[in-house]
Amino acid sequence: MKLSIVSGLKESKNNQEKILNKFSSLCDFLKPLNYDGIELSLLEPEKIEVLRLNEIKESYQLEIPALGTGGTYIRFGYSLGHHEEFMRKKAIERIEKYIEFARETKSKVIIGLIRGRYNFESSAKKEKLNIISSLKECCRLAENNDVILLFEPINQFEIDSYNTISESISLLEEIGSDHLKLLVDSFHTYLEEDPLYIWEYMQNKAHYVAHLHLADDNRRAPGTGHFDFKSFLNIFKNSGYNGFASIEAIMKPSFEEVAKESSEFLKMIM
Ligand code: LER
Ligand code: MN
Repeated sequence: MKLSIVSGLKESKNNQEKILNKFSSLCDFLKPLNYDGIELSLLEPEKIEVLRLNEIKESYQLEIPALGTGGTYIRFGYSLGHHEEFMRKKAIERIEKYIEFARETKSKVIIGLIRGRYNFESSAKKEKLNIISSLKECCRLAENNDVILLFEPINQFEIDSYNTISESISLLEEIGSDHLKLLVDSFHTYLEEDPLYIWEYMQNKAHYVAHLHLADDNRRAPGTGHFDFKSFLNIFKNSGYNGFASIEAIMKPSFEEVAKESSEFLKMIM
């Protein structure tokens, strides 16, 4: 299993040199800490000179395993379930930009918060149908560019749809695209799943999973709370999973300390 950590590049605010310098210094810091990659949480991927970014990434022999897309909903309000057609189409257009970028960086694209929250002017049923039809459109774009989409179950306090792993797997089966896989986040697993059944269930469904997010039950660095990371990671390890586990935690006291402590903790338990 490979290790990565989530970071942004502030590409909407910074000029090109600043963006690329930020990426270089991340690589420089993370490589000696045994990281294999950096997951990028982006807002406007098209603002980044992707060929230059690739050169840096390759010079460090690091990967960009996945691109986070949640900022599209948080900052612009565009979502896959949006009841206004204009806003829904905008979300799909934005996903296309991520897919084009991901094709160049050999990354996967996350479908998480971009599903959006249900709007009181609309109905849950309608927005869910919108999510499904938007996702089908995104799958076609992903297939045409040979990029994998990662569908992430997210806890009910952050989003209204597809909070659990089993609901999400049913959706994956309904859509039936070999370019649509599952992202399992330990924090959402802790909040949403029944601890009596989840371990065995995940073991049987591990073949759907193409990416992992790691945060402890307090959403801080793995090892600072009570989540059983050894059992969680062993499920995937024993099923032959050779993808990434990405640290996606509250970066306190600092990104540097979270990166360092997470890597040390995971090395100790694995
Ligand atoms: C949000 O809670 C989360 O886990 C992100 O990965 C969603 O894109
Ligand atoms: Mn996550």
